[in-house]
Amino acid sequence: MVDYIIDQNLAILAVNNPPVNALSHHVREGLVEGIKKANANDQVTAIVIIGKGKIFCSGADIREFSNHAAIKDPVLTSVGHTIENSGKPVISAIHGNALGGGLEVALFCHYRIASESARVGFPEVLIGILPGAEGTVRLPRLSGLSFAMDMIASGKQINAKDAFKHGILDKVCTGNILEEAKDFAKKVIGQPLDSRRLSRINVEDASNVDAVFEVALAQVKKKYKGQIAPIYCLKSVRNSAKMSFDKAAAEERRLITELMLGYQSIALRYSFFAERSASKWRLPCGASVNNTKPSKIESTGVIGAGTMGSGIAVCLIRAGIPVILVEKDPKMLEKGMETISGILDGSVKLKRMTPGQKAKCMEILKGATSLDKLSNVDLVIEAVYENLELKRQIFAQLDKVCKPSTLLCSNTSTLDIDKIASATNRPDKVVGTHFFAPAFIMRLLENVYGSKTSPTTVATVMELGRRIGKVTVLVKTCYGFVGNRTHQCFGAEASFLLEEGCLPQDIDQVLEEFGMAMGPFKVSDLSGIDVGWRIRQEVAKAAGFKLTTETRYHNGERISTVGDSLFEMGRYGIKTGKGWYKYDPTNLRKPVPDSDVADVILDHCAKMGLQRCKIPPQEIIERCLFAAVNECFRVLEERVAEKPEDIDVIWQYGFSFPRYAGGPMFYASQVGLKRVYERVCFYHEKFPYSSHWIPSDLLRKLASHSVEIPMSQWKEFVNGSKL
Ligand code: 3H9
Repeated sequence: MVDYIIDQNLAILAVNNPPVNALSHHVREGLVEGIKKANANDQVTAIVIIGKGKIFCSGADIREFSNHAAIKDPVLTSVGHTIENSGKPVISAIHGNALGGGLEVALFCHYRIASESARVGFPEVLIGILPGAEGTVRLPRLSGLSFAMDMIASGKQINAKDAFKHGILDKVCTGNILEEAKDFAKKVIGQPLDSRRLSRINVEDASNVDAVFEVALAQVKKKYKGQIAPIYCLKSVRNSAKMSFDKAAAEERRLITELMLGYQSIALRYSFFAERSASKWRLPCGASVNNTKPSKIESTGVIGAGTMGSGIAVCLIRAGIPVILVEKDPKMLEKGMETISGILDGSVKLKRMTPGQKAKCMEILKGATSLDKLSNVDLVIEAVYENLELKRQIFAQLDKVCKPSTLLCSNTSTLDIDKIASATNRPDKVVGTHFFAPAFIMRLLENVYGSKTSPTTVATVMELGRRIGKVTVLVKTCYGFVGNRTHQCFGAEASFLLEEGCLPQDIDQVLEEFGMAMGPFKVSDLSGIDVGWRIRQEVAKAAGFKLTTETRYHNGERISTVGDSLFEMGRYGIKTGKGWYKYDPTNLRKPVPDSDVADVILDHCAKMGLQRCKIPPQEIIERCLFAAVNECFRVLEERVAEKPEDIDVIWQYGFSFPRYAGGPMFYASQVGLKRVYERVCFYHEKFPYSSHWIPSDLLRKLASHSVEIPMSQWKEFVNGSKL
């Protein structure tokens, strides 16, 4: 796992652990052996550590952390001490990335050089830990305290030029990294090593440490609300200036152990792998990412120049994929094109794009007012409003207009893909591509297959998602798919809580303290109360009944119409300056609780004869989350989602479920399925008119086991296969 190569008077240690050169046990062993062998060889005058393949090193092997106590010797710190104590100079030659433990290896070396395109960073905080192989103690000795605190607590990666500027690198190379390392080594042979050993030098700005810490702490508490690891990162960097090197390093070890065993890190590590597992899709027929090739997509059409259509077009052109944007009304089309240009201007302003890149994007965007213009494109995404008949008409027309190989995608958020596909003669090429608003910002893409969607079509839209930078999850068609179907239960319970004693701000506050980026009522104000109203009206119309603010039940199901009263008052949310909250036009980001809304809710309750009482925070969490969890188990049971990780990824990226709580499925696994099941049964008895409380069969089966069944085995209980 570490190749040992003698090249003239140099020993080259090449880490060879594909795909990302993680520092697994054998790599650590190989590094120690390599350094010892090189030091014992009189012919060797210097040692170079390099990575094979596309990257220097991605850091510790995260998979080993699940059994932290069993991590085998040599641990990374003792590898590092062997490197630092080498009597011959050790140079790390970085290309690609040096991350986490990979950067720590470099900091144990006496010199560090990197390719221009290399990036370095300490992403440990993103998995809820800190750089625990002396990274927090060594970095400040090179970069100073303030920079080290920011880099370690944020987990951000920096480019080679910046790393050089902050003293982390000794040289930025433009040529072949190995050749440059060899030249560099020759120049440093014979130079004294003590001043190059970071454990022997002091933190220069140590006297400022308390002031620097206080500023950084205030920023971190605001930016990473609720997260423990960023604060521990700062404390550990502070120790580097307040304690001896050895004492600070020992304290760092204590802090990383505490973090690693904590709930947040376990959840964040789970989230790291869950996100990667989402792209490994599989259909019940056995087709999968491993055996199905996607079709080539070189041109696309987007239908509808409204908010969703424009946002989707931005995603495509940003990835260099040409788009024909179709909108019947020329004025609407012009407005859509302006919206797209405006979004890209925003990116230029934020320096995420150069003006030249924006111009290139606009060059591959064309507008059209007729579907005929889509005759030759490879893929079309329809993004008109949520109306089955309208979508079916468009798909029937597309089927006639487009070449036979064109894939037809619907950006529906709820509707049955099979019903849309049956309007065409190519149901195998029809698929749902559910973007979340705003499409150019939200990273989630929920791809939805119908009963006739072909594996090639699935492979193509999954690959398209990857190309446009989305976290892409595959699900089976049903009303609302995974995201909206499970989230609806969460939203419904939040509305019922309003009828039983809460105000919007009470519920938002509890759920934000739990970790959601925004409570459901702030989200509703952002997305528009009118949008929810329209969807409820559509559903009611389709079911043939009239929904009014007086409606309490439909088909034996409890319904809450408080939001509809706000709609009727013209309170649509941020767009009208008033919704569940009121907004100062000069500060639309700050929702202010509104006594008028409290009056609307109290009137509603009085009119309906609903008794109000104080509801404890624990009940708010249970009602919203366990209702969703129960539905998530149904979704798994019906194989709408293939694995629990897919559901959690959808909640993290679609509904801002905190990564450090893992997602509803992971959360349920940590609470314990027995407890979740008991509470679901309790609420089912208390609220018999909400079918989302009918306990899922799968949840019942799993909860009936005397020992907790690990998440990785839940799937095996679907359809009773394990009972
Ligand atoms: C650490 O270093 C702690 C120390 O400070 C102290 C210790 C005492 N371990 O992302 P990709 C897998 S903590 C194990 O798709 P990319 C990944 O799961 C570590 N596995 O590729 C995937 O597997 P699969 C700090 C890892 O090119 C495959 O590699 N470091 C690790 O888009 C390809 O990954 C980090 O947190 C790992 N460290 O991106 C870095 N890294 O094929 C985390 C990756 O089975 N890694 N895998 O799905 C990354 O940020 C990205 O993976 C990287 C490559 C940028 C490296």
